[in-house]
Amino acid sequence: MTKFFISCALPYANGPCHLGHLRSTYVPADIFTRFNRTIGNDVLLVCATDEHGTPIAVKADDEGKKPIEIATRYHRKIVKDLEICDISIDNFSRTTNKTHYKIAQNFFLNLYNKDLIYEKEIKQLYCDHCNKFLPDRYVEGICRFCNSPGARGDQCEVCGRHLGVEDLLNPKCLTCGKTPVIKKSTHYFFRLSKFQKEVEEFVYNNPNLGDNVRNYLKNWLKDGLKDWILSRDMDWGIPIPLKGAEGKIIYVWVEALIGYISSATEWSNKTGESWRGYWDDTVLHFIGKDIIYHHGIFWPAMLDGHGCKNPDNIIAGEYLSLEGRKMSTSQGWVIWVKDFVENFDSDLLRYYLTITAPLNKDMDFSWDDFGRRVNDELADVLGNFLHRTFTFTNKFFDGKVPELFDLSDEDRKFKFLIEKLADEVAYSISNFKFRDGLVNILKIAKEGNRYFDYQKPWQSVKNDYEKASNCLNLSNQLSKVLAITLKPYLPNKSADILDILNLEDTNDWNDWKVPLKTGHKIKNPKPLFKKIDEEEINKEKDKLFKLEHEVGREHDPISKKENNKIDNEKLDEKEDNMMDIINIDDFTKLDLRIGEVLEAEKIKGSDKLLKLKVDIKDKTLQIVAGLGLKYSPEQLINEKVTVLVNLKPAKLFGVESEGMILATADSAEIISPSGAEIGEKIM
Ligand code: B3M
Ligand code: ZN
Repeated sequence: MTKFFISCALPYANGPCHLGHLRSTYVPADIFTRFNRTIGNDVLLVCATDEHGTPIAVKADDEGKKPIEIATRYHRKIVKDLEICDISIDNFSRTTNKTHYKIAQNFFLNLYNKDLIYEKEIKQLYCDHCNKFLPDRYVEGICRFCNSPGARGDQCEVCGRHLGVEDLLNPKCLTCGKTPVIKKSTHYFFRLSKFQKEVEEFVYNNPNLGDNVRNYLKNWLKDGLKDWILSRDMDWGIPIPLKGAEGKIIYVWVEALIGYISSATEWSNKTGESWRGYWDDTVLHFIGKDIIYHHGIFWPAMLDGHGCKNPDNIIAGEYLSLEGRKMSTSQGWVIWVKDFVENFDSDLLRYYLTITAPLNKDMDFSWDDFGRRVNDELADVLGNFLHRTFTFTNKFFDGKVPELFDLSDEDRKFKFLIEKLADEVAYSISNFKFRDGLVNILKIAKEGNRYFDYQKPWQSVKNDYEKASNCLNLSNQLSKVLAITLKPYLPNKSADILDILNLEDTNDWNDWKVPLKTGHKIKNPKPLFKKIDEEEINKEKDKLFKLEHEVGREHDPISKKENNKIDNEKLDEKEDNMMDIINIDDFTKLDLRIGEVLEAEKIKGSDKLLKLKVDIKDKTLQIVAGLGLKYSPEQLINEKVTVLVNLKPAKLFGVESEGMILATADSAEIISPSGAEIGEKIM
């Protein structure tokens, strides 16, 4: 028996789960975990929400809330998202709980006492206006390397480089918009450079590591490891437990990794069982590919320094795109788990996210393809095989598994396939080839249909009873093996199949070997996989494209331009279809007013976007509008405009926008009712 310590990357508590989270990390980790539990291995699966860091602090500032309130809100949502998708986590913790603070601080102190952490004074950006240092996402500017605007204090998202204080040109405090100054501050550095050998050892001499992981890591190791800054000047985070370190916290990435151990410790405290036996045996981290660096370089070095065993493997899921385009939560180009499962069974999602591409390859989510796979594969192949087996058994054999007589060649071949299936799936899952296992299951179900067609039990039951009996016996046997092998993938559907087979929901993989006895009574089937009709899929597509229109339309012209995969035809088609008939209630939901532009300025990095201050009589709104190609800021000042004032606020290019200026779609002419009064409502 193996004991597995398995972790899923800790999701940031600054948003709910979307399909990308599930695909890269949670579904694969759960398949592996469920499978191993059924073969008798002992798995401890831990996770937590990652609740510190500047994204959450900035979001809290934006909303006028405390960071902990934001974190709690999303912690709850994430818990629900993972539960509804049946991710079988043993302990789901939070990095804001006390146990974690203590463990992270002790870890830090241990490294410090071993002289693996040292202090050094460095230059940092400081906002005189806000009276604070501006780490990471508190500051924005232009990347010195690739000239992209919107680069953050820690990293440029366009070229991916880490940015030092002097690499960020024209920096602006994200809170107040003022230009920060450079100030000195003492920080804590981890002697990562000392661990080059150890990390190389971890990367080169670990046969388990997948090629995608090893290749990334090799690339980074080439340049030689540099010491790593472990502290930040801010108050949202875990305080550095040293004298003289007041106002400094442990960098979120350092403690997030330790979060795996804290979550396990919390589990131990709750259950009275020790987690150490799991760690000493086999440690696996399931992550997304964007965080291979942290898990493959920082983490092994930290663990070495601490005197702790390294992980045995890191399984990194590659990216999920959406309808051929990179996902973007800020542009509304995203599908949230919660929205998905409102209309579709979570097992269908688990199926689609697994079958569409191997984990070590990027995959695209497309609604059409989702509908097609559910209909052609789950309904027509798997569902059809099970359904005809069960209905036929009920109709012609009184719902009892019929006898097995002498086997024909066809029977024998079929039986052979049935007997191979579980081992093949087990092999695939054990080797993280989740897709292969599922493909195999589908293949056999297809074979099942072929066999059924060939044996024609509906005829043979009349003139060759033994043939029909064999066919239905073996088909029921396969149904059972399918239910068991599907268990790690589609836990609910597996339970449904077992229920129709009138079997207890088993947790033992080896049960596949126990054949259904002749005469075993099964239940009346209910349809297992309903087809999805085109209309449902179109509705989802509409929702997605509409959202993207609302949130993303004017908002990020640059990334749109960049994205050569953008499907203009689809957008045009969508625009046409938007000729929906609405009723008057729909219209009156729009609060349209006359406003006057008080101030206008260009937004750095965008030709098209202007930041406007618009007076609507009872207040002034800040609006980001895509009018820059048509009007200069000066031209708009004192212009009357029509404003949608009750639009949900959104951030565009890092700038808050509280409404929308009405303008024509292509020529961007503003709708300017020059004779109307400021503040007047449009009916
Ligand atoms: N929260 C980043 C991410 O979600 C980070 C993972 C921490 S794992 C220790 O991609
Ligand atoms: Zn400021």
